[in-house]
Amino acid sequence: LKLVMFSPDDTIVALATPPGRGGLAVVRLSGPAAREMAAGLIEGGAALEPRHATLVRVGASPGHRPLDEAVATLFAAPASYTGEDVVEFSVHGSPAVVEGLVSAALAGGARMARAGEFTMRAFLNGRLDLTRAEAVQDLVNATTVVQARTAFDQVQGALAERIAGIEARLFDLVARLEASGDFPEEGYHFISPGESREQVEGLIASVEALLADSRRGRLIREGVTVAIVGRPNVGKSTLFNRLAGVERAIVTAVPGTTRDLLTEAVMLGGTRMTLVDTAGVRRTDDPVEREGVARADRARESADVVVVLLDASEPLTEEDAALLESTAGVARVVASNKSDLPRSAAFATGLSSSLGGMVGGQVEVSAATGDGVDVLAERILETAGLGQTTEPASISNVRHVALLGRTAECLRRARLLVAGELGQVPEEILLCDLRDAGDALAEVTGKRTTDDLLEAIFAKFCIGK
Ligand SMILES: Nc1nc2c(ncn2[C@@H]2O[C@H](COP(=O)(O)OP(=O)(O)OP(=O)(O)O)[C@@H](O)[C@H]2O)c(=O)[nH]1
Ligand SMILES: [Mg+2]
Repeated sequence: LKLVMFSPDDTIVALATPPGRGGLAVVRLSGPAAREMAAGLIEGGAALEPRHATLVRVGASPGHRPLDEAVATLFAAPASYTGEDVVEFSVHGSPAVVEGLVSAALAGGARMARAGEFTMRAFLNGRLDLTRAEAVQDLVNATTVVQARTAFDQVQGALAERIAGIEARLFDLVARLEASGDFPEEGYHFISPGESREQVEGLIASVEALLADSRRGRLIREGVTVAIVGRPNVGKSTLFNRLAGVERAIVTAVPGTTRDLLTEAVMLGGTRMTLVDTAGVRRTDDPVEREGVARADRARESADVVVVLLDASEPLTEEDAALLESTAGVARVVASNKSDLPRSAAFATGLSSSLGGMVGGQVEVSAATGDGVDVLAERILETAGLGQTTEPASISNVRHVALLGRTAECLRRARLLVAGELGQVPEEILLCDLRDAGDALAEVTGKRTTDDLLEAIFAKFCIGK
């Protein structure tokens, strides 16, 4: 087992707070020898009492003078973050003190912790399931309050519990079906076909309820990508700058100003958004601009929300109409720009015929003055499905979403079998689908994992977490 190669018997040390200067820095030791090694770092070598903050002098390898005063706290196994003996030293946030203390710990036999190793040990020692361990990293990385809430609920085990509930019901169903299959000659059925059907339906409903929240959850966790598209000169770059709050993109009266994609991360309504400014869409022989238009098309395809920008001071053009048609099926907001200028009468009729009379949904803005931009931002959030962004989502990680999708698929196959829609089938086939569903669930929580998966997950952590 690869994981054992960086042995869990080692006692590991790392700085748990960000590197650099600060009020405090926390150096953490974890492992079977943590107490002993801590005693070696403390002047006088006094033993620590579990869960008591003790003022000590540290950094004193024998014969050397102490480096700093510290608050030392012992968390005794198994009631610690990692499930092992853990000692935390809060020292003054000086890189020199931290380096001295970590070096002294290494000299005392500790090993530098690898990225995510504290949390990986917590997982391997059964302190956290994989959803909770992954959420620790999401919490550390959160840049919005709702991201933090979503992650914290998962750290607390909200998702793990819901999955455990589904797993228990699935396990019970499988056990009863197996028992019925094992003793057929006794004519006794541990579960009726009607009940099996009901159970499978219930399981599908539970998994689908979790998945229903997944798009919102993913957008909360990863942010929303918003592409601003439109024909040249409608004011895309002006709007981009307005939303970003900086003069990032070049704005000129010359159509075809923007040639490449520009992106800017912004916070709108408590949500992280990646804004993308694109080249104005038109036919052109200029190879640079043509590439820009191709990139604009791709940005439009991969965006979570598309803002189709029009110029209300001019008649609607064929290019506008074509864009409105090609984006009709995607999550989009239609915005009519330059509301500060007199409105073109031909624009209104053109828009109305293009949208089939459904002009009510479009937003009027002036990127130049900022008028209506708030409404546009709200509409973008609603269109992303994030109208109520203060509510945390129960599921947000793509890995979990993919596995629950697989679980739902296996259960739906099982439903066809129990409903008898495929005729009389051996129980074994039904059991096979149900076991596959259970395997996918077990992968979410980490009951079933591979070393590669664990490596991939924990390698993304920072050192000291
Ligand atoms: N009056 C008025 N002018 C605007 C507004 N928004 C943009 N403009 C002007 O419209 C012209 C084009 O603006 P840009 O933001 O460069 O337009 P664009 O869509 O990015 O153009 P390309 O990059 O060429 O596709 C500039 O002269 C802007 O000052 C607006 O709301 N009102
Ligand atoms: Mg532009």
